[in-house]
Amino acid sequence: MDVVSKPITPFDGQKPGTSGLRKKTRVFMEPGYLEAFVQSTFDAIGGCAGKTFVVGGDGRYFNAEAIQTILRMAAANGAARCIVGQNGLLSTPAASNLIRKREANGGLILSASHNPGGIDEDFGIKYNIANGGPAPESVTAKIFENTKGISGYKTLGTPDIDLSAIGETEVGTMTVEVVDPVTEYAALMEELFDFDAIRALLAGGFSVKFDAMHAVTGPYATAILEGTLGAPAGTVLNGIPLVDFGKGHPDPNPIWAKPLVDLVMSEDGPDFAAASDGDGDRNMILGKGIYVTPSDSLAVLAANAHLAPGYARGLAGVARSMPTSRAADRVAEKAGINAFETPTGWKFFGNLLDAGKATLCGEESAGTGSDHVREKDGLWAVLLWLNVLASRKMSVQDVLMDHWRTYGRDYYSRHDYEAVDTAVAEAIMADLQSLSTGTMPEGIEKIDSFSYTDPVDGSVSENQGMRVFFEGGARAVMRLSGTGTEGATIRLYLEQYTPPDGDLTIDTQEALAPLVAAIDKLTDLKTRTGRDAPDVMT
Ligand code: VG1
Ligand code: CO
Repeated sequence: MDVVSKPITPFDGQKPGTSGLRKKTRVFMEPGYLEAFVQSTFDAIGGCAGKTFVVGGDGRYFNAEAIQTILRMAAANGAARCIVGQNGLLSTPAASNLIRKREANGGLILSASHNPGGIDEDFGIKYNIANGGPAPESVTAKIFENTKGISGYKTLGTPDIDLSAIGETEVGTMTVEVVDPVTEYAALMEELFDFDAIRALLAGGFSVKFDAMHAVTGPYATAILEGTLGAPAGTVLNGIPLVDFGKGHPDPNPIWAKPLVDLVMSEDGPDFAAASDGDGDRNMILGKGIYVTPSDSLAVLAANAHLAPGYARGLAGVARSMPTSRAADRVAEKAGINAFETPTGWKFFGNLLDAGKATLCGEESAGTGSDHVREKDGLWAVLLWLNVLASRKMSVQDVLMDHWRTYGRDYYSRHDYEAVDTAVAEAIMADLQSLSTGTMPEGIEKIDSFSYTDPVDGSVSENQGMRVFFEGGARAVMRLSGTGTEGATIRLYLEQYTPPDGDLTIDTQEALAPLVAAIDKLTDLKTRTGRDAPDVMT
């Protein structure tokens, strides 16, 4: 085997964000760009010698080429084995599961998640560690350091490897094992949920639609929902993964999955509908005539998870990212279990899950998951909801109403201002930061910058978003996105609590309008960004 060492000069800006390195696809296609990041990653983990990695992605444009590059580099760097999804496909949760099941040393996941795909859209890569979860900041910081001083990478001069057939091939001294992307994941789901109960629910005429948004969950949802669980053909919409996701944003929210939302809001819509994102780790839950906010979904699942066999033992705790509403905390408090508040990004949940401190985790950005893997998991959330509905024999709307009548309702919405001039966005954040000291403006109790100390390893993550606490309990959070590829995205998260005996059926945007006005007064957001409305409201 001839290992080739190629010289290279560093690229600027290879700093992993909330979830790996995300850039325009054409940037990743620049000669040496991907190689520089991958070699920096291998060097950051002490090399590849004798190691096993899981490699796969969401099938977007450049996925197939990038996987070939990574396999050649892993072999040249001395890896023993790479386990790859057939045709290079693996959803993020399925990759996490494979890393754990096969006791791999880590994994490389190729995805820009909910961002659109195509030569003029986005691409991404992230490294996951042996627990199956995203590399923690200590590792991503090392990778970034390496990218600044990299001078070369190792590869092989071998031709492309055929990833279309299941089985093993040798590449130099490394074995490439091509596996079915769905099998192991589907088996895990069957362990966790009462498939008989869900099957009976579906057989009884309860109708479901799942929108895979032309992304990676198509094959998983088709096999599990239409295959094992017997839902009628056509339950899964847009089920064939396309390199450009049919030119849409594979982002399961009311804006980008509007056709599905329109369907459940219509007279003859299904009883339950859901969608997932590009790499299969996000979920949107809908019931006939109703959208469940991700924050409420986490709270409802926390209150009902024990109805599924995999969680019958009860939960050790619930963790949520800071901008996620406090609805889950109310469930934890009543149940007398741990509640954690972490910075945005799944990597912060890993330690809590590993230490057995939390069982369920969630983010307002449509991410929900548990200790079954170390990533958020879109289809898992869908199946848990179906298990709960099968067990409680109630509609989504009734489950939600019952939840609010018990715990109260946290009216919640996120407003995104996308592709804002970076300097403007940073100035807005800086001004909010300076308001945090000194006398508070009228109606505001406290403004602070969120900082997190990991209760397991003591690591500290600062500047994780500005929080504004209003008198009377409302909260607004503002932070800049760490996954965008164009300018800055300002995320404004708004929440207002109403107790069980209050008005639980106000329109969300109406309920939050006073809060929006108060934040605009505080930050002058609309004038400074030059926008009269957010680009996305979830
Ligand atoms: C966004 C979400 C965050 C999520 C991250 C990755 O990050 O807010 O909650 O963990 O995307 O999700 P940011 O920094 O843009 O706000 V995914 O589905 O891209 O893996
Ligand atoms: Co995703």
